[in-house]
Amino acid sequence: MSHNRKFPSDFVWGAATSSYQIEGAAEPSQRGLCIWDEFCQQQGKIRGGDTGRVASEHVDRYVEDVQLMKQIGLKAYRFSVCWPRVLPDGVGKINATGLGFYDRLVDELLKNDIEPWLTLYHWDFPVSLHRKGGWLNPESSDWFAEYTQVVVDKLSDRVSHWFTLNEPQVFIGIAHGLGEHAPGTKLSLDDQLRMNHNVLIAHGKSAKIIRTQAKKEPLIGWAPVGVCGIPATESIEDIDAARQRTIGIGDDPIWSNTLYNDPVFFGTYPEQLESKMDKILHPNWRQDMETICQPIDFFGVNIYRGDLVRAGKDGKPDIIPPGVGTPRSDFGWEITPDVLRWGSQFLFERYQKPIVITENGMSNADWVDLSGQVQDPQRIDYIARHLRALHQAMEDGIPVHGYFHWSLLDNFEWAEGYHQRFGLIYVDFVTQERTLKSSAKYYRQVIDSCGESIWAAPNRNATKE
Ligand code: GCO
Repeated sequence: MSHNRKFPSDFVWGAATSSYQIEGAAEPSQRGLCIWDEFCQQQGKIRGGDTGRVASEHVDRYVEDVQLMKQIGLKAYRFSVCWPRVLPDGVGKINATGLGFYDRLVDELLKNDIEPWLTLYHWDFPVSLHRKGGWLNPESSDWFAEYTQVVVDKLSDRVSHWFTLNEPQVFIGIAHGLGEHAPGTKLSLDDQLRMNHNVLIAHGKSAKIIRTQAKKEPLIGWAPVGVCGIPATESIEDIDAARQRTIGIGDDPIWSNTLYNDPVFFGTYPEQLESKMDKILHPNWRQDMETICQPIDFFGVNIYRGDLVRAGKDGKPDIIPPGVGTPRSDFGWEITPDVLRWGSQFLFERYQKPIVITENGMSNADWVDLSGQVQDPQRIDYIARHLRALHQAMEDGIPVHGYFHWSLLDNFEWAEGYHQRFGLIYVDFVTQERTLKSSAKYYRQVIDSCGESIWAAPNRNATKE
């Protein structure tokens, strides 16, 4: 096989984090409470009783963390802003110190030639607004718009890459449906769909504010996650079954891609859901589509794993269960690199927007070894395999503009507490000492070679400086 093995020279090599998972500095003197602060206090909700109160102490250590990003050679860093750090009550009075933190972070990144990619909402919803009904309150989109305006006013002279929301599937489905994430409510499907409608309007209002108010020309995306199918063979039938798995509604609309992306990109709900929406939403809901469907510049795709799919009876997707001994991450998620190829392809085919992989990574049982290093050959192999698959998508003509590894740092993994390590950088949660894992050094080689090094056997020189 001949390989033109480089990625484009302007390909964006990045890593991602989110506010609640890394920041710490959660005292009332520092910021308003978010729903995760409260959820973590509830017995039995978080593995080991962990909380994000201290997390990776990023607010205090951001200068050191930016230096580590520089050592890895990152071109871009995706982070989120904690809403109640900026507006302790969610609306109204601004917390200048909290907003100032992001101001300093952005300056520090730019000083080090790292492009900030800012996500406005990665799940730390203000408690004060939660008391008023949270995303179920039809006013929630105005609250989010007000918050967006504050961040745009402060940072848009330097930030040009924006995401409105991260993974509505999770913060609606897992948080408000299954009740396993904050705030831990178990709403009916109808209420989750009503909530989603408000969330989509919030996205639209926020995107519009960024577009019209940003001081520097913005590039706007959002970052959902959804199920993705991988064809079992390259037969037309299997490919089509995998496509249906990715862009169909399936048994559970909350986990679909289309429930969220069709309104945002097309201004319509998937056909199968229209009559349901007529029943459960207000009579003029179609008029909201104008707000929801704002011009978007790129599609941020969070992809970790996919389902192997073949054409079943009547061409319906038939999911092939993972075989005995299938490789898995520490979390138990199957390692399925081809999902980056097919996920990018199916989502581009449907929405025709440049793809940016905004999250992809794995948790691993990492620790500091006797020589003071953190060896994580599984993660190195994961990165190489997933980037090879992504490169294939690009060779097939899919415009993929960037890749953000999840995550930069070991951090608070939601209901799993500190039990899942996703970082390129190891964090000792007792001393807060950071150690670059071998995968961070490997990723540096990948970035330096513009992707070419992924074609060599990945672990051979992985730990060389
Ligand atoms: C998500 C979130 C991240 C997670 C990561 C690993 O996808 O759930 O965006 O915050 O930490 O995905 O689970």
